[in-house]
Amino acid sequence: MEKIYSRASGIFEGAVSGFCPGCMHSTICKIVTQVIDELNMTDHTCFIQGVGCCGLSITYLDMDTISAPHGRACAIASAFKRCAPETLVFTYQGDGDLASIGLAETISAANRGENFTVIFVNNGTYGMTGGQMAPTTLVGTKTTTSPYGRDPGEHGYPIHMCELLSQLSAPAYIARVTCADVPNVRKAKAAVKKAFEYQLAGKGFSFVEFVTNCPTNWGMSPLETLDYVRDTVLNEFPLGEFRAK
Ligand SMILES: Cc1ncc(C[n+]2csc(CCOP(=O)(O)OP(=O)(O)O)c2C)c(N)n1
Repeated sequence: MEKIYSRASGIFEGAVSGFCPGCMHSTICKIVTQVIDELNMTDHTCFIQGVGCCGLSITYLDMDTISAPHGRACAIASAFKRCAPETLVFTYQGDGDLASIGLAETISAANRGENFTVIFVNNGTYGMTGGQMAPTTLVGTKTTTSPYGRDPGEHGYPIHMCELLSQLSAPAYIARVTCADVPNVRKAKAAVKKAFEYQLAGKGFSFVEFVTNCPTNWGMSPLETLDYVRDTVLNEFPLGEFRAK
């Protein structure tokens, strides 16, 4: 019988799901490990794990790992990559981690053109801690810390990381993708591959933002979240390649 599918080598055998049903994290972990397999780099990869739901990736990803304190993943990745330039290094971070407490580390690493890859999982909320407002929460969205909806006068506007980083000269690759449907999963995988190839070619900082969902904290069914991502969230966070030099 012909084998048509197998688990990527970077996923633990018998890994038990820690992510909520319908969460795109599982798909992102799958994409990332498949790409690493295709590049034959599983034994030469180190991922820097951010906090929150991203931290659950440690139960899936069977490769060298460093757990970063909240927001510090890009600083750790910078140091590790400089010490081990032959290693494929990526951070795996949520929006609270990367765009709030870790904003300075993210921008500074990007501005220095550090040669690693950021996988940014933007679900518009602080997922693991109970659905608090994140820097990427849409205007008007009710969260546990904005019960009347995000109000720009009080809370500011959603932060657009790809657009922000595109203002810098150094970053080599910047893209925003989603896993809300199959064609986009394919495009997302191509973007991750390109980002890792840029890193392996020594081109510098690469950044792939995934616009994702959070069925648990959005209070929607998984299918409803996919419609919401496509119909609403992508209007605020348009997909595409912002930089590919
Ligand atoms: C210094 C510090 N402050 C607060 C926390 C608590 N904390 C853990 S996860 C998290 C939110 C993470 O949100 P996000 O990065 O969006 O990840 P998600 O859970 O949505 O994937 C917070 C505030 C912490 N771990 N460290």
